[in-house]
Amino acid sequence: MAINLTKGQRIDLRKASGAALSSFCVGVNWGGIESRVESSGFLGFGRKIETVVEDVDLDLSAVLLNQRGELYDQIYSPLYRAELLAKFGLPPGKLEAAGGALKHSGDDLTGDSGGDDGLDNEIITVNLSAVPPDVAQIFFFLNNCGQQDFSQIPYAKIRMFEGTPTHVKEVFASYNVAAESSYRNRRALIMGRLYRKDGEWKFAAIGDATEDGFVAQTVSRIISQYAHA
Ligand SMILES: [Ca+2]
Ligand SMILES: [Ca+2]
Repeated sequence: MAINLTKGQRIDLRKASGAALSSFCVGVNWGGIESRVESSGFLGFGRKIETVVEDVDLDLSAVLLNQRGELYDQIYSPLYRAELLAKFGLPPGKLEAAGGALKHSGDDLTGDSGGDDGLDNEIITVNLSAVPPDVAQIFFFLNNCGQQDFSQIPYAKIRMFEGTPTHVKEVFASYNVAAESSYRNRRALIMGRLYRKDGEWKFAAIGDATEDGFVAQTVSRIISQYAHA
């Protein structure tokens, strides 16, 4: 049975049998912006309609915080400019964190072209049982690297689920940031957090959209406003 969490809802990451979950994934499936352009040939001959696709570069990232709410580790695109990250006190991007307990599938720069393929363009997998004890919370968030806001993208579907990229077992929370009018003019989304309580992992849906134009702004926001909430 799928649970579709709304903002602020929290759940235990346990199976019906009582066993703790170990595989948690966050995936984002989105498409480029397609528009139909008419080109007219000489004297109207050779007139044709073409589909032009504008790339959309969404970036899925995560930060791992310790018990004091300080940055422990992070996953974000290695394509971000290191000197710009350094101005915010952040290290260069990478696709693994916490000794491989978290892995990112890689930075997709375009989105689907030719319609929704139903597959996640970027995905972060978490092996909960391998996350070091010093990690108290893991936040997942999305940034848009391009000039568009979320409402201009044809679809951008986020799923947070138990399972693997090829086998989705149970979806805990999902958002479609392209379709929801409250995400108009917004370019970043703080999606949810995993946190430890009494030695067990729990998940809370957040779903807060912001105007952050760069990943470092979202990281600072999480540490200053969400880490102790
Ligand atoms: Ca991307
Ligand atoms: Ca896709």
